[in-house]
Amino acid sequence: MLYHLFYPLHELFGGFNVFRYITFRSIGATITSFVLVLLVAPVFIRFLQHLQIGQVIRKDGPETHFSKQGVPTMGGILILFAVSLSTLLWVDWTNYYVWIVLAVTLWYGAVGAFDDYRKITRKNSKGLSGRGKIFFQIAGAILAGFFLYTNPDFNSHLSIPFFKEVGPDLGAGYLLFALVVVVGASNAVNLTDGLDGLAIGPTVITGSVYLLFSYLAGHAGLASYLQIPYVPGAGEVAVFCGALVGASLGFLWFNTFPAQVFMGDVGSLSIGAALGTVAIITKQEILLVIVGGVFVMEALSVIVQVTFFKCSGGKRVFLMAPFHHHFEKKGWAEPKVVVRFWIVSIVLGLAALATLKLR
Ligand code: 57M
Repeated sequence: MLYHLFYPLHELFGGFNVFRYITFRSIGATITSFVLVLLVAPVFIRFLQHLQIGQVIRKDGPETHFSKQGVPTMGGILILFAVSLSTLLWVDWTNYYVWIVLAVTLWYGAVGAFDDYRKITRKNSKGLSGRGKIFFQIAGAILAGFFLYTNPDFNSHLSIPFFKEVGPDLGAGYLLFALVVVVGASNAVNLTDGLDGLAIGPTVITGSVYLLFSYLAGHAGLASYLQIPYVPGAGEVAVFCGALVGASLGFLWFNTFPAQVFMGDVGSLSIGAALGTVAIITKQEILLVIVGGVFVMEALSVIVQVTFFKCSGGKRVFLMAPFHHHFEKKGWAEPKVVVRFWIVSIVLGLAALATLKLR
């Protein structure tokens, strides 16, 4: 909105030219959403407490979590509010990709909110049925994949990190691939969100890496120089990523140990879907496995644990899955597990950046 309001005035005053720059608007979006969350969160947390929107804790989990009973949840609403408002303020409204990523994010947010609401009203940790949840997730991902795939500027080639010459064309199979990326990312973030600050830290890092990749993918010269796919219009998605990073940093302020609020499924499902969609738009889908490695590791730990548990008649690979519970059970303090996972995420973020030159 600010772009449309102020950029046309650059002929009267040259200073307004800055609104043309994606870099300036991405920074603007980051700061705006960060400040928005910081300002609104205290009121919002009190409001959640007033409505008694508190977490119901599972009885079969680590004992250290029992004291978290009643911590306000559904803080993801605040993240979605800040991301949407800040994006709409700073982005070029005529950009196709931004509307798609915003729509997918809000769709998954709605699915998560419904799930959270049912858990709270029923006062147990079972929300929307697994099938119901996956149905709405798949529907959202198919719609997103369809709108991206039918865009004439979009191609169905894959970009493989470290191998610039390899770029298989998936054709219509790209739709199925996009579905796996978005639904997979959404559920992986959801599984990771089990300790204070654990999911939102890697979100900041993944969002920042994709902010850079969106900018580069949308810049013909830089994309060609770095030999990454050029996606006309993808640069504007950097503004969305900025808004996501800012809102996540703001949320971390309140979600860090000991958390004053949890994001709920409304936050975790939507953040994962947002990251998956950005990865598709920028044609850096495989890169998400590297930069979002913490999410991938958490999801894999669940797959391994559940498969082994079923096949072995009740034996376990980890003391408890997802992976973060394993370390808690080993006696690591919660902040130690979280900060160590952040460290891994930072290193993976750097590895993702290295793919820009090592190819
Ligand atoms: C939801 N939700 C957290 C909070 C957050 C298949 C199975 C492995 C699925 C998995 C599962 O249900 N995972 C998805 C994880 C919950 O957090 C809420 O949920 C939102 C995210 N969706 O925003 O609203 C709890 O996590 C803790 N938490 C924090 N700080 C935060 O900032 O401490 C969350 C955010 C909160 C709070 O305690 O209540 C969750 O963990 O439930 N299931 C599991 O994760 C369960 N694993 C399991 O059963 N493993 C088995 C195998 C054989 C399946 C095993 O290894 O033996 C564990 N979940 C819990 N306790 N809570 C089991 C133990």
